[in-house]
Amino acid sequence: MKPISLTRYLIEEQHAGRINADLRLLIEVVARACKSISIAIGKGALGGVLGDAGTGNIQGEAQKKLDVLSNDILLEANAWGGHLAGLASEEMDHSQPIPDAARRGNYLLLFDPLDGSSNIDVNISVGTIFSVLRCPDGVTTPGDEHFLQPGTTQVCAGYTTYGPSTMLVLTVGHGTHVFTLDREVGTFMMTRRDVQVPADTKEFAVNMSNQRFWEPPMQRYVADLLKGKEGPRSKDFNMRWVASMVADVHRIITRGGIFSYPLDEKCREKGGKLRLMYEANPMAFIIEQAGGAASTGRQRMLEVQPTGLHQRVPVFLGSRNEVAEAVRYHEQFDREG
Ligand code: FDP
Repeated sequence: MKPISLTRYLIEEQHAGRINADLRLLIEVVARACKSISIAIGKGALGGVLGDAGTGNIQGEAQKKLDVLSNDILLEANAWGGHLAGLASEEMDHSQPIPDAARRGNYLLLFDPLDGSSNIDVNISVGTIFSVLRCPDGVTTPGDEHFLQPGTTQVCAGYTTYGPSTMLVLTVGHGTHVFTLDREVGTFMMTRRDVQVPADTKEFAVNMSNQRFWEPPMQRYVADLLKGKEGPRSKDFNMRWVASMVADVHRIITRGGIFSYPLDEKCREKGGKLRLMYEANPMAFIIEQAGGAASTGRQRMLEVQPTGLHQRVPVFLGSRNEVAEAVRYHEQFDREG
């Protein structure tokens, strides 16, 4: 069967009453911006886009030229579309309302323009992550506080991965679907409908160099994974860590696994390493729509009540039985120490 385009998929969703025209056009605009980012990344050193921008973001992280460029591409593409009331990005201190009343819509867009940016200069997959919320009723000029909605209220989430091929993984709350960019035609084509993350897995993803800084339940959980067949889990586990969340999550979308960035002594004060609003929540929505699970280790991710735009959280997501297993270690520790 010939794959259908993203445009056709979105029109079919609109006809089925699952999205409205504004959300359809908003997703098209984001997808178009991602194609531009993909082209810039594809040029690599020849495009003069590699290396540091010489600036820092709100989180005190050094920005790469491509972080700044990707942010600008997404801002420019979405400013005049007429579907948004405001947008927020990892790279900006505060959210931005859409100033022009005539071109203002009812959605809020959050994005991490280029996730995994420490991998840019070494030609390893990076990506864009985004989340769409409704602007609360009666709010015409949204501020940061209007974005602070739990992940359960997301109406759409997606990520792209700029790797050997550029892929877009998308949910509007009715399953998770995978699209591959046909570079010659410039169109995203659906290559997997309704993906399902296997419930069980033998693969985990974590930055093991942080092991000594983890909390005791995480230490015990991973120690038991490493004991393999001879241990309490009675099976051998494999480990993978790309260090680009999009690439690690994409592997899990493709063949299952558990991805974790737990609390550790280095990030405890900040609440975790990964950002709730534009990393953990959109990925949690995508993973849950694919039959997987996502948790902080102590709470379903999508039910966390956000307190800040750039809030950080511990993350466990992927194959649902394995995520439940990791949560069990945390529950047991909180109960018995
Ligand atoms: P990066 O800092 O390179 O943007 O978003 C944070 C993130 O990458 C994730 O994409 C990735 O999973 C993680 O951090 C990598 O963390 P480590 O450097 O600790 O491996």
